[in-house]
Amino acid sequence: MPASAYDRSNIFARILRGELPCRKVYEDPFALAFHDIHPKAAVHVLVIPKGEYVSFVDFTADAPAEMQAGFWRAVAATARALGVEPGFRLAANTGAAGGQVVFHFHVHIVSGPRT
Ligand code: DGP
Repeated sequence: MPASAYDRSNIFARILRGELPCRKVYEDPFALAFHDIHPKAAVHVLVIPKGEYVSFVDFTADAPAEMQAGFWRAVAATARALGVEPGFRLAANTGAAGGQVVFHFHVHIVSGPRT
């Protein structure tokens, strides 16, 4: 999906702008991490970049190298903050056909028993 398709009214854009609340886990200049509103496991956190990227494909194609490195380091820092480093799953649903519902790129960190 091209960058031009980014919709600034999507839910995660509104969370980033502070228009909607979230249960924050971690934040730095590159990313914000917060608890998923519909957790699928004991730990279920979303990490989103601070930029207008629709999906994983869009992010990896268009984000500057510094942003890409900063984002993935933020994912690791979030896992450390959650204490899940011994074992967790990373998922990035990509495109409607891949189960993506919110079209601001995000990674799910999932750990522990399913809820
Ligand atoms: P997906 O686009 O399918 O990778 O998943 C989007 C996830 O976002 C889904 O697990 C539920 C979560 N979600 C949707 N709306 C909100 C919201 O307003 N706040 C939070 N914290 N999570 C949300």
